Amino acid sequence: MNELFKKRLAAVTTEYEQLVALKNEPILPGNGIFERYKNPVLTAGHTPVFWRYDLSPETNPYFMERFGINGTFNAGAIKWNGKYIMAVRVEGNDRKSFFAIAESPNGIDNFRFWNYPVIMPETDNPDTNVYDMRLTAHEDGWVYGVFCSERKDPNAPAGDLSSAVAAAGIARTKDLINWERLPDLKTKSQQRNVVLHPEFVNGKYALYTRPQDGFIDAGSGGGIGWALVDDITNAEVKDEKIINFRYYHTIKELKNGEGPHPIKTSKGWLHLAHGVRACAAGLRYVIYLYVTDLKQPDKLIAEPAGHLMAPLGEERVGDVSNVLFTNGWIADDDGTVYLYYASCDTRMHVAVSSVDRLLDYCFNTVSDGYRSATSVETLTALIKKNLEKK
Ligand code: M1P
Repeated sequence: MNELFKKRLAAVTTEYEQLVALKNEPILPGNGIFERYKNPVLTAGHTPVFWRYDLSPETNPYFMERFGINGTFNAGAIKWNGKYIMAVRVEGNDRKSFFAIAESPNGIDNFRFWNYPVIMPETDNPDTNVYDMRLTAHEDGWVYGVFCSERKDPNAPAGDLSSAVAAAGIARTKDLINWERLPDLKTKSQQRNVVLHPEFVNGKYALYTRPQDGFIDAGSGGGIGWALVDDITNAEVKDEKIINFRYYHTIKELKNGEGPHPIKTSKGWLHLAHGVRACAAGLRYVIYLYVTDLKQPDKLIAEPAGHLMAPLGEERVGDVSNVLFTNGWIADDDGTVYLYYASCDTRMHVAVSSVDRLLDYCFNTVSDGYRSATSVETLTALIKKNLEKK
């Protein structure tokens, strides 16, 4: 083994081990609603050394990267055999995304990738790119992964190498290792951010959808949709209605999309979603919460104004700047909620809260009045209440 190889192997391995072993800590005092954690929980540097390097001095004498990883983001999440699991969107330097499972003993640090990425079977019409998997342990006994399947637009004019079509890919597993690919969701429009509800509703599978006119533009798609599906092995959206609308001059004016599947609570289904608006700097993606009725998960019962989380500090910078996106959270039996979110299509973070705190936030934060004057009314009422108490 040559000296250079030996030295670089040792340095790169030490750097990796130090990174994955780093203890995380909450940033205090926070806002009382949740605590952000200091270190990203997954970065490109968390991918195993044996993914990125050929470990043979004969075929890699300079110990150089042979498979570059560009980012680890937009992860689905699930508690599995007592471990905190993320199904991560890993993006190579070649711009292709794939899924890989990372696990942690405590949900806040020490995430390590399993040895192999997910081998996701293709359909007869192979996906060019797959990403943003939502995991749902359904009451039918399967764990489903619903994700975006992207293909080149077959109707794009010659020379247009950018137009694409987004559809919802569906797969299921019993062990997170072996995946059965089902036919893609059949819908009239393009779809991204499709999520499977964990329970049957009226005996049917229920999906949160996000109808969109084009690959990027939601256009006439009014927001987060809802559809009941008879057969998940041949899923087709026949009727779709909007349950969480986009609205002028809000954080979700341009687009929104369901995050992970909602958490069932005594006061209703607690939903996490992303909202998008346009500004001079481009698109700004933030995260928000809303609640729907326990018996009627398609009926909105609470929605605080504005965002729960927006990009802060280093979270603002990355491949696609000014973006927070979420498709994974875990609610423990004691009510602790681990909210996994990605910044700028680059890395994963965690914020910790509880079901009680998030419900308190949802039911006791005034909803959007849609005008500056209504915001001032809300603020004035709070100031008056506080000052008159003194
Ligand atoms: O680049 C930001 C996000 O853009 C898309 O979000 P939406 O579906 O709302 O358009 C997705 O491609 C997502 O992966 C990405 O993080």
